[in-house]
Amino acid sequence: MRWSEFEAGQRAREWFHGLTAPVGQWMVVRVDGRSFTRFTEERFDKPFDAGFSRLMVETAQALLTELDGRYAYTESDEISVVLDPRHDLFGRSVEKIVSISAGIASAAFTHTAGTPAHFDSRIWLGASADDVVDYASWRQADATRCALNGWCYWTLRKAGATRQEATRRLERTSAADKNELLFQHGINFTELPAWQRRGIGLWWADRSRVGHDPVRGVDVTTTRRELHVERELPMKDAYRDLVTRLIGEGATPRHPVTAG
Ligand SMILES: Nc1nc2c(ncn2[C@@H]2O[C@H](COP(=O)(O)OP(=O)(O)O)[C@@H](O)[C@H]2O)c(=O)[nH]1
Ligand SMILES: [Mg+2]
Repeated sequence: MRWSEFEAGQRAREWFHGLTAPVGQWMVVRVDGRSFTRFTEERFDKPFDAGFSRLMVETAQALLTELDGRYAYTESDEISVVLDPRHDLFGRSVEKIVSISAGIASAAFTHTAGTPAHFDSRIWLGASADDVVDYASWRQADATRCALNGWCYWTLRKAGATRQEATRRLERTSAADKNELLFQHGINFTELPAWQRRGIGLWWADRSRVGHDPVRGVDVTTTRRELHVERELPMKDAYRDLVTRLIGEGATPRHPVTAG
């Protein structure tokens, strides 16, 4: 067998390498912490820890930057990054996008936390901006559901319930009854920090600043692209409107713009 044939045979066994996301579709890359129930157990406050949230925001920023995303959203141990349909990142190769995004998240989180942690990754596809808005609503509803459940679970545990007792108490309990359970323990769910109930959004925003140019002796306005981290996201229709605006046409110039 000639070397070139052998080589081609080996390449052909890289079976999934040719798999690409369809051109023109919106992609959302979602990474999720691997075994974070155990990872967070000994290290962070329950159900929510501001330090853990900061690590997730740092990780989301790394993903938004490296993947050149339009919008990133984080809740619990997951991060979603919306990619433009014209995005040609890694030739839209599924293997590349999934493995590199998991690598970026794992490296950024580990670097900031100083403890090794791993993320998995997957790609969601949408045909339209409306689909992306539905996706965003879905993840935010998940954030609210998990926050309510997490607060109930840890309130019961802190009141002395075992793992099984707390889990059983919350099975088949409606959202209204969970709110009531918290209320009886002196917690008003609607008054808990918004970032816990609604998640955190990140996007690039143009910021104008007036400075003085000492050489020319004139005031100059500079505009530069800065990361915006929103810990007070709106919800439901107002959140849908925000995401619609953020992923709208022309929302993301690739590089910072400077005007004189
Ligand atoms: N202690 C703590 N745990 C958190 C926090 N945010 C998320 N988690 C936990 O991270 C886990 C995420 O869920 P999931 O991905 O389904 O679990 P995994 O498969 O173990 O990673 C849940 O057990 C959450 O309670 C936090 O701020 N503090
Ligand atoms: Mg996880």
